[in-house]
Amino acid sequence: MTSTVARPSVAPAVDLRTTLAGVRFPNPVFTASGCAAAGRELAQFFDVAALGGVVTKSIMVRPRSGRPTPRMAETPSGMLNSIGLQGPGIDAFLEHDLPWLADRGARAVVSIAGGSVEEYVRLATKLRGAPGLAMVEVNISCPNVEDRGQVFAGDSGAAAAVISAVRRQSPAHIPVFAKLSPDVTDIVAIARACVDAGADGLSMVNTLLGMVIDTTTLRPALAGVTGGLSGPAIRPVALRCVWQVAQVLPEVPILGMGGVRTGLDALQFLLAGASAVSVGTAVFGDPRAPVRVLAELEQALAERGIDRVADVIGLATDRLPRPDIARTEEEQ
Ligand code: RRO
Repeated sequence: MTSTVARPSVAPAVDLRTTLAGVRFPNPVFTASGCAAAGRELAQFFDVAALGGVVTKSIMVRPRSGRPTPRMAETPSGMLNSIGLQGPGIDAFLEHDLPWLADRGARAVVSIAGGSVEEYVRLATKLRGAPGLAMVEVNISCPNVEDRGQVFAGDSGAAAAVISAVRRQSPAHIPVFAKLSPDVTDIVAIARACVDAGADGLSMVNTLLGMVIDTTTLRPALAGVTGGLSGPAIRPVALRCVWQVAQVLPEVPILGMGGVRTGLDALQFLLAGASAVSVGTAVFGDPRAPVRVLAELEQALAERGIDRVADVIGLATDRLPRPDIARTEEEQ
């Protein structure tokens, strides 16, 4: 937390540390992939090392200019994006972006995206031994790709093929997380396939495929026609996905995301079974959102008499006994 974060009225003393697949993080609030490139944009607002981790925009093998504009549209309590994997490519990323994060002491969660298993393998190979790399998030769920067949997270077999290849190529001490799409009939089946293929954890969820039509031009608002829906509008869907998977796979660490805007939103994800949360779309309206969410979460836990973040993870699932701290004051 930086000194400019509003001080809470009750001084919290909460142990915020969390662990994802054996990797320790000082707190459970991360950035979300795609909302702040490699973190540089946010450094003018807060110290990126103050967060649990910085999740970078999905990087591909080659530089890519992305989809034509317009590529963003506002929606009720959310936004639609059609960026199309714009980025500098892995070589420039490794030369400029990852060292920048490492120099600042940030824990980098590098998101990778490819159009084929071979591309993911090349990315994982290039990341071996990269400085400051804490985890790899394998984006198999970008909605803005040329054809739906490239949304590997839509099919258990395709998802497993990518994850097992990346896992094989990555050092044992670097967790490999699979980023899942909510746009599936049975997210538990996809989650299980990824875990069986070697995923050390799951990031849930990517954006939902959506569309806006401009009633003045009478045409789709996005040049790419469809886009990924994010923001508070998707929070109940994202939360449901996390909870469903945590119910069935309680031992699998989850990085939860989807419309987290406040500390209480983050708390919901932890209660649903996430060990950490990513704050994404909220940074467009409030670039300090991740550190504010962290301060609010700490305050919310202190107010509930909870000493450790670790004690709330999965409390709202049926797998864990509910301790006294989960009861309301009236009940006690
Ligand atoms: O770049 C994008 O258009 C994009 C990606 Br990679 C993603 O994973 N999710 C999203 O909503 N947009």
